[in-house]
Amino acid sequence: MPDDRLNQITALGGAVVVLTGAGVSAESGVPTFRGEDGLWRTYRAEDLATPHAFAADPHLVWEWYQWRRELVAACRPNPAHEFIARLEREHGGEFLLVTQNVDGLHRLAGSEKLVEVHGNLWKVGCTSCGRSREDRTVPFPELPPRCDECGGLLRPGVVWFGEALPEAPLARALAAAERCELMLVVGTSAVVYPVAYLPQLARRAGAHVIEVNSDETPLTPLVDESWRGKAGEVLGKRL
Ligand code: BV8
Ligand code: ZN
Repeated sequence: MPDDRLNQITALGGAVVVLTGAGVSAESGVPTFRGEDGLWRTYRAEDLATPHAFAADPHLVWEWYQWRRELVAACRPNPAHEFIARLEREHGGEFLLVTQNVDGLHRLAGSEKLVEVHGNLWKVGCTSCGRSREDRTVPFPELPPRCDECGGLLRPGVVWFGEALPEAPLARALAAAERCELMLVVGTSAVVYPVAYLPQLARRAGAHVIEVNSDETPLTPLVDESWRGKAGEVLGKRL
């Protein structure tokens, strides 16, 4: 096990925050948002992950989510997810995983102390009566799916562009970022706000920030350490 800053801080029980984005699930086969695999038919995620797109064509938006749910249902966690789950288990100090991902793979890998700040693919909410629940039906027999309580139109339980993030998870993430001694940022292009503020907050509060990414990002010049490579390989070596 390499003796480096990450191990020094965790050995001393310093507070740790892990922030992940789509890149941590790339080796599990889940397409990232902005990579070349980010297209679905001729659409970009930003075109479809909006309240406007859903209001204009709920069927089309649900076709995209149906496609993602079917794809993610066949995906398994990779060594990066496993490393993060093990870090949580073995770390004696405060720990929080903040994920922008909606694929549920961190929980599948055993992570428990986590906040899903952009929601979850497996949750649905009713646009009429407001009930929200987990629904793992793959595929839905008809699109768009309807609420079995009131017959209203269901929407995916995710945060769309232009929508506010759920307050409690965001507050937890902000507080943890301001208090941590180490932040590990894995597989995010760090361009989506307000989550992209977290590493800057941590840095300003004196945390040691490590970025794990296969490419440069706008965050790279600001971090203390940049571990270049595929998360599954880079973190898998530390398992
Ligand atoms: C908000 C859920 C305010 C949905 C997502 C103009 C109009 C409207 C809003 C805005 C605007 N300008 C700015 C904004 C704010 C906007 C924003 O930041 N836009 C960006 C694009 C500029 N933010 C919002 O709208 C947020 N809400 O601001 O609300 C408000 C306040 C009060 C009241 C009302 C409103 C909401 C943002 C959340 C949007 N929802 N997802 C769904 O999934 O369907 S965001 C989406 O992007 C995903 O969640 C994703 O997680 C997130 C970030 O992307 P990444 O995870 O970083 O993925 P990406 O593909 O970009 O990058 C992958 C990275 O991995 C790359 O760096 C790559 O190099 C690396 N990688 C690839 N493979 C590997 C790897 N690394 C390691 N190993 C590998 N193998
Ligand atoms: Zn309903």
